[in-house]
Amino acid sequence: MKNLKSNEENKKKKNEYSASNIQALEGLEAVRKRPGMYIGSTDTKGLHHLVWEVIDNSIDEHLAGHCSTITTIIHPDNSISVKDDGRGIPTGMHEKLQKSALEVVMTVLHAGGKFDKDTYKVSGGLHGVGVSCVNALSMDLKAEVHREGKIFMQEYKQGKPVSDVAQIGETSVTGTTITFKPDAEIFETLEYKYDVLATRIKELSYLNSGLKLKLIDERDVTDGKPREEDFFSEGGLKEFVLYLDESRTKLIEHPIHLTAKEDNVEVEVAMSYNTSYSENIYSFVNNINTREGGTHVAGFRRAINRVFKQYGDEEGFFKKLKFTVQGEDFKEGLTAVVSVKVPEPQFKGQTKGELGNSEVTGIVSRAVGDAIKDFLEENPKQAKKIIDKVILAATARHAARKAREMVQRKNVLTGSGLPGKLSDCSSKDPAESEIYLVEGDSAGGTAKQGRDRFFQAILPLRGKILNVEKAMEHRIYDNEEIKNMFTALGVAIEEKDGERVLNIEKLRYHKIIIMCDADIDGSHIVTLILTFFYRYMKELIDNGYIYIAAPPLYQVKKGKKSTYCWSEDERMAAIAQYSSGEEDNSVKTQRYKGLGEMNAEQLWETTMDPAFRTLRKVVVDDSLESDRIFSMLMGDEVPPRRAFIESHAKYANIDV
Ligand code: 0RA
Repeated sequence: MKNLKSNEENKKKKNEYSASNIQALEGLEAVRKRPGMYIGSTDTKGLHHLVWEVIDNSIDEHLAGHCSTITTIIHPDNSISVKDDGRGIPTGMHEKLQKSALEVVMTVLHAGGKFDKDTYKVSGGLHGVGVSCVNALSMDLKAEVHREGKIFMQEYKQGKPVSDVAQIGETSVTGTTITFKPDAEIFETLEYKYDVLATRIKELSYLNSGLKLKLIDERDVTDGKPREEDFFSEGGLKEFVLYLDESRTKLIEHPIHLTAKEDNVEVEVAMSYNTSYSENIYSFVNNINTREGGTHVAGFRRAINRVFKQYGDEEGFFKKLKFTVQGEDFKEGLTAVVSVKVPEPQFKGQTKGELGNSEVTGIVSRAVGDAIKDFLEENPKQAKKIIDKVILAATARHAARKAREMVQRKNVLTGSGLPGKLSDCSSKDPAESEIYLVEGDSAGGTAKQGRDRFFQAILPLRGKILNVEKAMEHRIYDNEEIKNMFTALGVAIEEKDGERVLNIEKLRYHKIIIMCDADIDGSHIVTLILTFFYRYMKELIDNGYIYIAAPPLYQVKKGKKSTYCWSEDERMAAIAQYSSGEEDNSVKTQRYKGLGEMNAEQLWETTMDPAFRTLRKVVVDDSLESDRIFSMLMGDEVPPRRAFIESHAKYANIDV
């Protein structure tokens, strides 16, 4: 799954810093000394951040009304070009600094927008550190500007100009092309991922309707042509919502779509209802995803709750209910994108992913409220469908609460409250305790013999667990495996202000390790378990407690010597190492299809011993993509799932 990134355990960040050792550093040296402070990290995320930074500058040109096409090229050596057809970075003399303005933009921190006070600079913001940071962190960078009929160029190494700005030709167009190669001294990895770039660029095309974005990958050439994709959205957020809900069944015909502007704050919202049980609200401020929401999302929610409640009451739809309808009930099956453009955004929260500007709440709430009111008045049939779903959600919420209470009360009644199938560890310290969720009773038995019982607990899960994507909440408590997971982990779902939250105060293990066979069925079970965690225990993923075990695929043997292998490359290397001549028949490969083919000692050595095993930590890189993929893999609609599987099928070559 491409959005679940593999991480080695305990991987230390290369550039850590703390408040105590921050010194005042001037200029781009500061960026090279503490890159994390400017671009977040120096791993693959930071590497991609460089591209966002450069594209953001071109998008500002678009927002200022001067740029219609932005082309991003991944070159064969993993250098990147971003080309736009904007006005071009000014190249005239900067009076105070006695340097070309281009050189100032490229080499002075935060110089980017200062020439142009009239421009309404809205892109960037969250990081928005400017193209000079990209320059500082690049081995080589070249800026080429087409402006006033001339082509100007300047090159840099690690942020320092290698020559003055030079005129290298004439031109009839305008625009800027920045080409950079990230510095290997700074970044832990230099490889750009096509899918990561494509996903964000696609998102940018929805957020900036009318802007043409191109992505070209020169590393991937077929019939002499590099891979190329064009992203363009005429309908903006309306199309974004349709894309997000591609795998779901629609409840209303077309998304509700609105734009508004008040006090220099621009609001664009699109929303739709589908027949699923999950809510997906994505929010953006100045094109940047605000993962933790903020005042704009608060305004959106306020409008939804107020207007639907009022409509349901006035039309008498809620009269016969024995309980009141709450905010939570309006969220089921709702998919929405809330995008605001704010001139001076204030970001809050740990990761600065939450909008703080309080004036935005009322602006969004009024705009959305008016649009929903209009929709309900003009579309009574569709309005009824939404209200029916709200009533169903309220009823289900009551059923779920009862079912939950039953499960939780029963735990208290049965003494320890732990499931009979759990082989617990003796340590009671969650920080050092691990639980293996093991596919099948027999592999569970082997794991139980192989484990270190001091800190490793084993919970066998029988067969395929329930697909929670297709079940209402109260149904999941009928499922034995799911009940066992709740009680073994010691967590409980509670309601706070009508919102479902997971109480993890009594979580019994800080490593929850999913261990399944290395075959198609095993992957399916991993996906089912991850779907459950993603929809009902996301807090455990967000805290970094969920891992996937990696059992070996092969053992290569010669006589008494043997090597475990996790890939075809490793297998070939092991065979080469053991072989004496051309064809050495005494070298044998055993393919491990299931955990059951290993004995307890082998399972410990390869997959459970902390000194040797590899665990893949489950992290959510891109919540939009993750949600789309879970709903596609586990939901109702078949065609998008088939298309996804056809383009991502990898097992075909492993299981020959
Ligand atoms: C400063 C002022 C002006 C444009 C730009 C910067 C500019 C920067 C970038 C970065 C990538 N593409 C860009 N395009 C433009 C305005 C210049 C004017 O008034 O003509």
